[in-house]
Amino acid sequence: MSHNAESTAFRSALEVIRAVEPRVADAIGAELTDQRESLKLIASENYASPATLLAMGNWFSDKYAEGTVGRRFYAGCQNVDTVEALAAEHARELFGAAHAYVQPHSGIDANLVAFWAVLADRVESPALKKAQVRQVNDLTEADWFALRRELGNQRMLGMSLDAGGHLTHGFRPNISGKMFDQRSYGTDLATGLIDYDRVAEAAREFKPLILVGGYSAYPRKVNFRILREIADSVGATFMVDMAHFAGLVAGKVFTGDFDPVPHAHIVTTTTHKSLRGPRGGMVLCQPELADQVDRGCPMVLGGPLPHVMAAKAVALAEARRPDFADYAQRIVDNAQALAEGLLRRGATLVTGGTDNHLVLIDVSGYGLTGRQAEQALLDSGIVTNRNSVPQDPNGAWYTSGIRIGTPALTTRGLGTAEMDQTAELIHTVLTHTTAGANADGTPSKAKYTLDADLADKIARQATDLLAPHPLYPAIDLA
Ligand code: DSN
Repeated sequence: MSHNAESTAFRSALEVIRAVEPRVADAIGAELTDQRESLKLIASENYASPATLLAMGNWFSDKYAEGTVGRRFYAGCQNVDTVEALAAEHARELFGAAHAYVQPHSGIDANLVAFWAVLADRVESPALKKAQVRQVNDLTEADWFALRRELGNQRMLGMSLDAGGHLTHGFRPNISGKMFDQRSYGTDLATGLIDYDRVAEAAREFKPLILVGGYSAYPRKVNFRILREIADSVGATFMVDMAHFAGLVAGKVFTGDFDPVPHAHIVTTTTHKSLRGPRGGMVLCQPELADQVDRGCPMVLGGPLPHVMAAKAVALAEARRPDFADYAQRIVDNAQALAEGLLRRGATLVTGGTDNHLVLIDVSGYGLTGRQAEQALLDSGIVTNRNSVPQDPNGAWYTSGIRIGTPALTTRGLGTAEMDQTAELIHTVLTHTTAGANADGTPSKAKYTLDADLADKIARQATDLLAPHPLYPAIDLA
């Protein structure tokens, strides 16, 4: 395939869009420019391949296909069947899973499908049946309470949000915190690491229906064999949300005890993070849960997104190629080089380093909140996101942390030497940023000062760092 084909495809698409609403075409073009020019360190983002992107922009988007492969509630789904079956086959082969369900539109959808599959598998109750036929969002707090009481054990034990867990693992404002009577396990305050003995103790006391493993801001690998043993010891179903590190599992960086698929009853993921596919979700499970998982639609989902399933099939095929394992290893090498570069310059990192794709900087060491640090870095052309650190005194909005990740820059081809330079840029911005004050003189958690010339200089250095590694080099929209 020639480079020309990619340029032609995207140029033609924009020409067609421009004829209808030029402002959308302009925004799409501007987004490419912005992504090309900024140092993207958001741990949950990546750059999907042109083939993956193109698989989404077509008439598959027009098709309804509720049901499963070969058993649809609409006629004419033979081509949707083809792409859904292909995506599921690639997912099973890639992860060594018994069953794959590729319809979820996002990570939260995948988690909801998994929760309801476990509940439906464990419980036959009139209240559950009632919930199944109602819009889940219509249920009131009182409905949830009554449902939980009727169902009996509906307890979930997951990692707390400030220790690095995800909001769908039982955070109160999320629906998972309403469906389940939730308790969380944190990390050891001294080391920042999961203390498996304390997880086992919490499981013994709480006796959860579901033990959830997985994270969105924990910079270390997790021993899923031990978590499965804990789940078994209390009769819990073991679920892992591998959204962040699916690419590291696919690329065989995480194997044995650190690969969730052989250990968990059910595994969920998104497809667009380290896995580098289209924006979407997926559920993998053991055979006994397959029927319930396949009822994700109509239980949780409406019509699947056939164009996204087509793109999932493309991206999963890419992840089965040998070079994906090399990519996955380079993600971790880069994250470790970034962590070492920051540590050498005096930064404080949660857990003191990383085993995976992400690094969590405790920016209180720089006298800043996460929000101040995030904005100062953005002024300097470095895109990150603020994140809580364990027991964060600044809460989930201002935070005390900056989460950075390497999947995107690794896709562009940056290596460990450039990660050290990136650490220098980050450290320079953070040491030259000063926390501001409110009008009444009290310390502000949002205001900050950073010399504009310095920010511009760093942004130019960031662009220089990226220059040898153009994003989508074959695509020229000019
Ligand atoms: N928003 C994703 C992340 O950044 O980790 C998870 O939902």
